[in-house]
Amino acid sequence: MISPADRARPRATCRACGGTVVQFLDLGRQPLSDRFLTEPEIPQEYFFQLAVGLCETCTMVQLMQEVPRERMFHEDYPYYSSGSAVMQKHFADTARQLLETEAGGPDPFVVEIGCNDGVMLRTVHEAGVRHLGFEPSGKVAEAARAKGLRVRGDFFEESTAREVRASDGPADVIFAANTICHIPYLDSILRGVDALLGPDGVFVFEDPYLGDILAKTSFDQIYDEHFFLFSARSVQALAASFGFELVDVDRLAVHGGEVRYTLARAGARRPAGRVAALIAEEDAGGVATLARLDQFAAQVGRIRDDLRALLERLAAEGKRVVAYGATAKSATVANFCGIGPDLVSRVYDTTPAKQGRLTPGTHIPVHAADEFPTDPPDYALLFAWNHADEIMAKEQAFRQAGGAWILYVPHVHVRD
Ligand code: DWN
Ligand code: SAH
Ligand code: ZN
Repeated sequence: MISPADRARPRATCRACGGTVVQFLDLGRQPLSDRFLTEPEIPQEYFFQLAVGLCETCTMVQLMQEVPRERMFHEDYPYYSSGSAVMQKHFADTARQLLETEAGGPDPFVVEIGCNDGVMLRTVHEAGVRHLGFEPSGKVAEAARAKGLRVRGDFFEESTAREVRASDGPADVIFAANTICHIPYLDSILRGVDALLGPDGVFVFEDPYLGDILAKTSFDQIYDEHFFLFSARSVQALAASFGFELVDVDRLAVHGGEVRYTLARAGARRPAGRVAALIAEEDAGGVATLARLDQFAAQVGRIRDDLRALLERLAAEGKRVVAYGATAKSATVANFCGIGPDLVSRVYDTTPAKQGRLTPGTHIPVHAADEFPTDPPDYALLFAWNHADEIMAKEQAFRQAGGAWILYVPHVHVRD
């Protein structure tokens, strides 16, 4: 039964199936998460309404409003995937595994959608395997080419996929990490995969997992670039409507919890038992129900209140508080919670393209991470919480000198 409250919820059209998406969380007016500004750019800053909903038909969780792709992915896109040693190892291992299981034929061909600086494809290249990366963001694509990789500077979609099929022949593997969830035009992507993939090929993609986001209340995984929050059930439905089948799911610890989905042509491979097992787990936890998502939204509100209260108290006590990791995710947290330079004086980050600029929306100055040990604060808010082990290991001196980390996943707490 639809309650009066449900009837009042804003609605949108599902980008996966055309059904009705019902809103469950509004994170307010938000900037482009990866647009780090210079002072004169502030007056022209772009904002959009960041709200998220559930499709009543296919259960796909998605944004209510789409940001045009060229505003996000362009010449100066500042995220370089190789900036984390843990992620470098993750993708080297991923490439080796794909080559071992899927590239056994005479002249295998591996395509990556969103290859960024080549963090995954470099291992494919080193193995002497034919490859092509699609990467529309200019400077990161250039970084991949500098590693000797073959990169096409276009968005992957049906038309560009057809061109590659005509020039290079069928792909054995089409891989994507943290990219398919960025793409509202999934119909074009799946038709492109259909055109390019060989008859026994696989489409493998890994993205933040809705189950983990709910379990950890990691609402910062919701931002302009993350249009979809996938679950096994919603991906299974998506695959089926384009002639594919979800044949495997693999839970990954990276980026706070992801799932690697393997799609094959319908009937080509027998689905692994863990597909049905994960869907059963999702059903038992109510992952795709408005009741569970409303509960998540309430927890998000509590995190905002707790985080603001803590930062305001520390400011009142005269403590020096900084942040660590100018992540795209942190745009959501900072803007939703109203965290500006009054509460967090600066953000440290290793990315040269972000340094010397201001964070989106809240305009906190970004400083080089090398400066962090030379000017230790009392508290550091860990915006890159998904890289906690890597960062805390290299910044051990901070805690030894009496500093403490502030974390907000899965709830607000201090680690000293
Ligand atoms: O999905 C996406 C993921 C893969 O990357 C993209 N939409 C955008 C981006 O999201 P993010 O910025 O939230 O990702 P990360 O990997 O959490 O960003 C880490 C940030 O922290 C980078 O700016 C680099 C920085 N960093 C650092 O300063 N010291 C990272 C590490 C590991 C460090 O030791
Ligand atoms: N695979 C990398 C990069 C993730 S960031 C990693 O896991 O770290 C997402 C990347 O997808 C960006 O580099 C962006 O430019 C790219 N991208 C966005 N839309 C795309 C599309 N339609 N085709 C190919 N790449 C795309
Ligand atoms: Zn749908």
